[in-house]
Amino acid sequence: SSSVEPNIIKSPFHDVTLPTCTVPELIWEQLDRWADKTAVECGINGKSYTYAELKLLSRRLAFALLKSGLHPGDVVTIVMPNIPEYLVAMLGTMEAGMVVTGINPIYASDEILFQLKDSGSKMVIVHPDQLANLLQAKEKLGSPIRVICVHDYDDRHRSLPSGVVAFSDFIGGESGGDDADLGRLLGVRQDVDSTALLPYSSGTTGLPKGVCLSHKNLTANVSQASHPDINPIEFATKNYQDTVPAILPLFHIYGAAIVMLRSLVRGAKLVTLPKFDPKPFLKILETNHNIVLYAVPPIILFLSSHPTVSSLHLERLKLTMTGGAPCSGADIEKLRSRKPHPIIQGYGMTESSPLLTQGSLDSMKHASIGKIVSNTEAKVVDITTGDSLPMNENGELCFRGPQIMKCYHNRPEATAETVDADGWLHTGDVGYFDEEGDFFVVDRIKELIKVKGFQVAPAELEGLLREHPEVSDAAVTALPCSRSGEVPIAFVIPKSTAAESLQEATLQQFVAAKVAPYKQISKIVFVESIPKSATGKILRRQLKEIAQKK
Ligand code: AYL
Repeated sequence: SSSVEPNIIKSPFHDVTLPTCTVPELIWEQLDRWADKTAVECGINGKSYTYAELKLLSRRLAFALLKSGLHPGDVVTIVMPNIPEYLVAMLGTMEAGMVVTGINPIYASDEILFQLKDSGSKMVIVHPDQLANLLQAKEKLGSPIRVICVHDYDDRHRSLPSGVVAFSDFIGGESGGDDADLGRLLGVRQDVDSTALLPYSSGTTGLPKGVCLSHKNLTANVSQASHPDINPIEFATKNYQDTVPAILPLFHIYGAAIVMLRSLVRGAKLVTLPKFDPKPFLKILETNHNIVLYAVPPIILFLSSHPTVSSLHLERLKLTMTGGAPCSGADIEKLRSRKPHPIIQGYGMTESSPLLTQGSLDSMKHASIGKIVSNTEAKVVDITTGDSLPMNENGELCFRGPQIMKCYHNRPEATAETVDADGWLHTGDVGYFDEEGDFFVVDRIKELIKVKGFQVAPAELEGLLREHPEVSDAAVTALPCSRSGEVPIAFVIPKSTAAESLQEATLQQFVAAKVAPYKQISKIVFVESIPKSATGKILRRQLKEIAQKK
């Protein structure tokens, strides 16, 4: 609209010039400064690649992909835990002008199937540990899909099932050409508005959806975080390099964009862990220097309270960030008292590449999600009227900037509900800003449940519950939990024939067999009715209130 809206808050940071290159180009831009430094190292077996090697391997993959019959714009799925090859897979795919979608490696085969289908993926790069689940999903897929298996630790590829190609064989024939060679193969210059990454998020409602993030979205967000107050990672020099533990999964936007991309543009060393495991994690903290730790609240809790964590482990922490879910102020203070160092909080969404606000968690304002990042505006709108509100009043947080997603993959209606005609992203989070421009999140009006920072979509669990022959209807919402932040709780109406016999454990197991462990339903309450609107929509607010009393 042309009329000036009141109560729009601008970022307190200077605007930055936004890159006009692709994600890989941004990463390789300053490569000469740290070509021989380690880009990524496995925190389990020590296997590592220098920046020069990472670029070469990515190039070889890009060439192999382009020559394999795939085309720019095709979707390549990665089903791997965090290992050094994850970076190769991601950057190589993007260099080929293709789209990366990451799947949680602990997903069950039906969850994998959903994302393969929905994304229209043409190829999967998979780790041997996920191969069996992936092949099960492939069987049910119905459309052809090629499978490349990364054998990182041993020679397991020698016995790969027929039709599965070893990663080393796939890129084996490629020597990795130069920029001009790649350009010739791509045919045209890559469009920076094309989708580079397709992470999955349920957004404000419904099932997980592919979030189309362009090269421009992602490079913008890296640059928006380049302000020294925001990006704590120092440029590598001959004698200096920051270490970034890559313990948060790379299939999630926090891992992909903040942990990985922001580190690589500064020449830092990433140390990967396939899953969060206290022992190897503490070893990373003990054996490295200049550590910038990106964490989620359960990791803050671990560092502040776990008996195996000593001051020795915390000594080399330069800075810690928490984000992805609300963090307890008490845990922050405990960590700070054990190791006085800057602790910051980031806030954002998959749909915003992801960073929207960031700030320091000093003791005065330990609940703040900080200030709006560069080149971004915010407003807080009344939940019922949609009018923008002045400071210190609660409403839905909305943001506008170059990091906001292009769209949801194949879902124009969901896109329009989330990003309005004026470009405002409606977050589904409730909060306010204060006189200093610090933002706070106090509640969530969207359906989303956050378990240890991971997304759980109620609609997905409701769908599964309704598949059970003795269930008539079901509604799922969040139950507060001190360890995980939230866990799913279900309200279930049994079929009249099963009213007496249906057991909580039966249904829990029914769901558990089909989903990753963190999505398991912690509690099931049998009810006679579910609060619904006249049009049959579950009244989520009411449900949440009922759950909080359980
Ligand atoms: P998604 N405090 C409270 N809630 C949060 C926070 C936070 N710091 N960060 C994210 N959320 C919730 O797509 C909020 O409800 O992306 C938000 O709408 O998985 C939802 O999580 C988005 O979930 C960082 C570090 C962003 C991490 C992230 C996480 C992005 C998570 C910026 O600096």
